Amino acid sequence: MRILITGAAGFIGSSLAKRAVAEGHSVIGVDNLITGNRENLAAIDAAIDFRVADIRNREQMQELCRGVEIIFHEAALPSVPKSVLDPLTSHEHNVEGTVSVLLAAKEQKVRRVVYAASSSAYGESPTLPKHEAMIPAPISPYAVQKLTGEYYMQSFQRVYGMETVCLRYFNVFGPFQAADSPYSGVLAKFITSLLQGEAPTIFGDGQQSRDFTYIDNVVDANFLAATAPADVVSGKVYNLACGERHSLLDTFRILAEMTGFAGAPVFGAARNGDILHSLADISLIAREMGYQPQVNFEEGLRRTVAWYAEALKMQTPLSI
Ligand code: UD2
Repeated sequence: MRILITGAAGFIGSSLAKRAVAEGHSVIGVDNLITGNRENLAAIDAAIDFRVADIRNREQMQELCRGVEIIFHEAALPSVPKSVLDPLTSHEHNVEGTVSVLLAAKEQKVRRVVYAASSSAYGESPTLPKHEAMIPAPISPYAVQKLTGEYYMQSFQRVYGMETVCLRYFNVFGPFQAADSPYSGVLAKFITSLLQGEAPTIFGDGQQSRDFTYIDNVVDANFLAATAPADVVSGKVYNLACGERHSLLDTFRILAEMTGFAGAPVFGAARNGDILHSLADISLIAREMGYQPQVNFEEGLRRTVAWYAEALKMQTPLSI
């Protein structure tokens, strides 16, 4: 297949690109390098057609979509707190960028777009686990933007007949995740602090919990979503997670043991727009795509700790 990956130099995009290359697909990657890092693609440099471009550039997107069968649309300005600080900029990337990708895909007759949606769409509703039939209740601008992207996917499916699949990612972690920005994912921050003998900061009391999902599971699900029969998956939204939740306090304890850190965490103020608990019902994606998480939380943590330990030893830049 000819596959276009937006956000190809980011954590999730580059992981998808590596799998796509390994499976022998023809891969085009696009990234504006605002949060992505070209070095994430070093291992497949010769095998991927990589372009530095912004997905909002309609002309460039049209050109990149030519002859493409599948798009994995991962490009976004992630981060809840970043969107709280500057909602307009994240709107431009996350919503306008998504519409631009869809328009180019439509004009070039791309068969299917698989979209990186977010568990943040569920917001504060107390029901656990979260299932796809629940009414979304986004809190942060980021959550609103990611949900708007889902609605655009469904609209393009309904009105233009394009195949679209939305995967609601639940807190993805793993090798190559950026670690050195204040907006980095919590596990990347915790692991790199602990490996350097520094106490990580827990925002709030640490009782909040997440359905942390190891990157390989996310890659598996994207390929299932790309190949599943259209009459089953097109126009739909699926949770993509492990179906288990872990509190930050428990996660800190496990990681402290894995890294040999003997100290205590630092506690800071709870984050504005933060969600308390997040847990997915993954029965729909299991039933309709045959998805099962292959790497559980603890094994994922072990692999991630090992990767950051090596990266820190080699002084690999972690601003990914
Ligand atoms: C949201 C989405 C996730 C994804 C992500 C993209 C939810 C439940 N999840 O992740 O699916 O779209 O956005 O950015 O909405 N924290 C600390 N210390 C730190 C950093 C974070 O305690 O140094 C806490 C933070 O307050 C939160 C938890 O860790 O309670 C996870 O934070 P995060 O930024 O890793 O991800 P989150 O849940 O906002």
